[in-house]
Amino acid sequence: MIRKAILVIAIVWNCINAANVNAQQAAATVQKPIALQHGAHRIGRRTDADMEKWRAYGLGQFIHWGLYSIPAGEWNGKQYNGASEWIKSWKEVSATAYDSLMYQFNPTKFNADSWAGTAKQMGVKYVTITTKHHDGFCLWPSKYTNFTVANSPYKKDIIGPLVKAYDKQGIDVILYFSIMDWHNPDWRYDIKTREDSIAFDRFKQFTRKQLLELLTLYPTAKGLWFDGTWDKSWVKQAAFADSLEKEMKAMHPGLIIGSRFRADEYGKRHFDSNGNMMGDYEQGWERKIPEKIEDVHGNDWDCVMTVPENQWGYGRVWKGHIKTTDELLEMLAKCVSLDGNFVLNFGPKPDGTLRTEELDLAEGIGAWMATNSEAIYNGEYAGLVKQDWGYYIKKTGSNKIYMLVFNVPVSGALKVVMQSHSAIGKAYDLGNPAQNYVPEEIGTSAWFIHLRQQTFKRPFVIVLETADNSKNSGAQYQKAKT
Ligand code: K80
Repeated sequence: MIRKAILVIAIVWNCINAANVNAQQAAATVQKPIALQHGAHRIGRRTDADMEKWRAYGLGQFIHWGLYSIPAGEWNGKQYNGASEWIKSWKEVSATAYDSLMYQFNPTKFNADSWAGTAKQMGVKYVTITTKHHDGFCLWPSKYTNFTVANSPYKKDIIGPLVKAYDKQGIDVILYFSIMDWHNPDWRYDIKTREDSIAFDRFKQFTRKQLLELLTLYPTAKGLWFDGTWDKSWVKQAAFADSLEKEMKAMHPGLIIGSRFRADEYGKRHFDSNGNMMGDYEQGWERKIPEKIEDVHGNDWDCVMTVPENQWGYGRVWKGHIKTTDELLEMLAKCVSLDGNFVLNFGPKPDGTLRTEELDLAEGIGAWMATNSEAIYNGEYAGLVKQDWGYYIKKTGSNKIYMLVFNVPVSGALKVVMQSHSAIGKAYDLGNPAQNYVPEEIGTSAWFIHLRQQTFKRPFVIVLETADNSKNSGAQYQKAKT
């Protein structure tokens, strides 16, 4: 009888809480949305197969390669303080001297299959490759400029072989493209005069032709990753960018484009004037990771991360803190636990090989993934309160919740608080399913998993198979009166 009464109270209490949340949401959106011509195309997540696949990737690779890998952060013996791919913007570097690097671009050791093999071994499911960075140099033989690989001593296309090699490994390819182009004389930062406007109109047509060219040459690419879209000149092109996005998507059904491509007609970027995301996933998580699920507003997102503090292209000297394999794995776990993907950057050397530090990280991550990738692919937010030992990741559409453990408490007891309707059915090591745990119930929906040892060398994963607990009201645990 008492049990039943408590159950009823619990249900009523839950309903009141749910109603509160709904009321808050209603209050937040009570303002009438304004009519927008070039705002979000959709409210809420995409649900098609291409986007479902993107959502399940978990781990990705970024590649920044271009002429900047040749100076590698140094010019006339001086070290550039910024990211190496920005060296052209340094006062020490003349535009013509930089652009002449094209005549030195000759990556004789470049082997697309070798890069894709490294990525495969690392466990990545998608790769984003720079086709053209801010310097304007094209890694494909674009018909619309002479500033391409075709006119370098190397002569050959870089993008085609990469797309083919990654496709062969079952790794999806996304093409990075910088709208800002320091080489094209028609590029403007803002449009103030009639001349600017005429030049920028030419630039827009050039941009459109290059993008359609990329989609035509590399039709298996799954998406486009835009950068260099923040200047006023481009932000003022809401109508053009919107129609171009529609054109690219019509030409390439399923194409995935992030929130960094276009602004609405009021100049709002990423989120339109009504607060709705423009694009298929949030592209604002660059070198930063959300802290909690509320920070991602129910959107798809990925985090792109450098190994040193801020260095995308190859830099001969890596300054500051260099992230370790385990730090990167923790970032990966955190991203997936908050419904995102984690994308690690690589900056290949001018000869076409990957630097040893990056190869070592790829190998370390891959070795961990070989045992634990089941916890990463197809993973999502588990809806549980985060505990200090690490991160929960739920396998979409299953009753499995993974505990990715990074910090072992001195007690050796990992606390797990489940949702009220579920209990721990089974608990075992992902790397060794025979090693199972008998969780100790310590309170309403709460358990301790007692580890057998406390000296772990690497992060590890415990699998929880959840079981129905709806019959257990938790009434045996009395709440304190205060
Ligand atoms: C551009 C501008 C700033 C301020 C910071 C980074 C960037 C570019 N976006 C990254 C993904 C790299 O391509 C970097 O050069």
